[in-house]
Amino acid sequence: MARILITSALPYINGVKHLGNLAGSMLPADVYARFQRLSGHDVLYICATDEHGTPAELAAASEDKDVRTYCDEQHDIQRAAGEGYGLSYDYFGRTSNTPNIELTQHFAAVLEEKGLIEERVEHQVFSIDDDRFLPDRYVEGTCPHCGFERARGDQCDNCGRLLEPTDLKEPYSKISGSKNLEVRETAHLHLLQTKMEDKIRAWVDASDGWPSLAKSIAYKWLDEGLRDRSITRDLKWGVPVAKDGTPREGFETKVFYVWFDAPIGYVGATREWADATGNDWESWWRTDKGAQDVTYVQFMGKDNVAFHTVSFPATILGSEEPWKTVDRLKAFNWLTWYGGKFSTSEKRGVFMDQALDLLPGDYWRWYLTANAPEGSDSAFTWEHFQSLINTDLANVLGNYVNRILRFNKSRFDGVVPEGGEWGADEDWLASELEARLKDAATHFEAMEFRKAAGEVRAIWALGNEYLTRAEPWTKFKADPSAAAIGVRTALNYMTVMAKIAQPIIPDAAKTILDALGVADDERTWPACDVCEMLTALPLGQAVEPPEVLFKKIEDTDVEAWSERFGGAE
Ligand code: B3M
Ligand code: ZN
Repeated sequence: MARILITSALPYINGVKHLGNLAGSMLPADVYARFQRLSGHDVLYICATDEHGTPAELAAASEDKDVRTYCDEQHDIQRAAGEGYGLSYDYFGRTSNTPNIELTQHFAAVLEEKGLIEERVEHQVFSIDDDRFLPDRYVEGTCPHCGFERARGDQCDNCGRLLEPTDLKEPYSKISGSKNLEVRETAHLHLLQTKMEDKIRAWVDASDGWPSLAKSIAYKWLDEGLRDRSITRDLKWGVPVAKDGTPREGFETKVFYVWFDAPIGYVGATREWADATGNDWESWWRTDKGAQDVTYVQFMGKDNVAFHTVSFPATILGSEEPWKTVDRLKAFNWLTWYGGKFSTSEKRGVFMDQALDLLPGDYWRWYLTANAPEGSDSAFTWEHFQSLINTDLANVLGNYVNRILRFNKSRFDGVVPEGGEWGADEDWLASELEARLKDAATHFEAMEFRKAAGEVRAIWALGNEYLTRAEPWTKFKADPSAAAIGVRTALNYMTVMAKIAQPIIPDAAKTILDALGVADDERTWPACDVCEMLTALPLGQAVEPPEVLFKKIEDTDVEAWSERFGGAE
């Protein structure tokens, strides 16, 4: 049994996330966690809300709320949204909670002891009307290169050039629009990444569990040459720049940069889990206390890869303390909305809470896994969503379950029937299933989610092919026992169809396994002898047709949802 630590990128606190966030980190992490639990491994799946930074401050201000109150509310909303999709975190923590604050301050102190932190005076834009320093992204103005009038202080979206806020012409505050700005000196702590370049490169070189997308992004940053980076900000909300509770002189009104504390939040949330459950968190994170045997797997969108393969490791490796670093990293491209970006303001796209108002979590889980943005961006369209749901879930899976259990109810009194002999059709099914089960497990293990969903669907389709061969409804009249072997085998096959569906559509899988009377401790990933799988249900056991598993999506639904959330227009 392996010990597998799983984290998915921590969703920002401000606002319920759209389906793209779900598809590109939390959902695949959950599918993988479920698969590994079913395979008998000791899995710890940790996530949390990423609560610091300017977005949280501004979002709270826009609702005229204290930031802590705003974050309290939003954390609960995001937790509920995750539960609606069956995201089976072992803990859903908060980066604003004490464990993360203590750990962030610990790492900063240790890095300074190692000579990897230096105070430097910077020149930052101060907004007099907003009475605050403006982070680069909150200064806008005219790009000096291309004249684009809404260039940001860190980059011009029009010509792509990297900028400094002081480069902008006619700069203004993105918060208030005020042009009453001035450049002020302000001291910040800098993490001397330039001193760690070789160590980080050696670590990336040695990391062989990463897919190419993750590795290429890490090398891009390393090849461009690491820069020392500021890890503190002139903000009120965040991890205080303090040591053992004592604010650092001159930094009493500053906090750590959100991307310095957020990845440490993975450890912080694990400590929260340990505090809440009485477990030991260090055996998951300290390689001197058991974590050397842990496989650590991270899930995230591609824009987060650099932070996870360069910046966060700089913190961990720089501390020279025995912390666990990532072993496997799954990075995703983007889920687009009809090829474009999701946008609340432009009413483009469905957000996690809204989607659950339309359909239960399994519908979305299936579609976002089968259409996962892995090797390239993938587009969400209502038309494609309708097609996959109606074909894969309503027809291939749902129809099979429904017609076999109803036929068995009407012809064999709703129990697993006796009679009939195992024959060529059953041999065929067993040999086909054996090969496909191995492939399905390989894809899940390799975190290739589109392929895994494709193999699950193929195994469902194989069941339908068997029914065409065994045709129990045709045989019943002339030879009920010939029908009985077909129905009995189909019922046993249904247990396999449901067991392998558990990582992706857990609710529907449970409904099917409940209908078949499969005991909880048998609901593992099917790994025994295939013929045993196809004869495991006790003769005479009652099996009950469930309600319709998946209702079809009608064209009228697509029209209504396109109208409400944007669509093919
Ligand atoms: N909060 C998610 C994002 O960039 C960011 C991830 C943090 S993981 C430590 O959308
Ligand atoms: Zn430009």
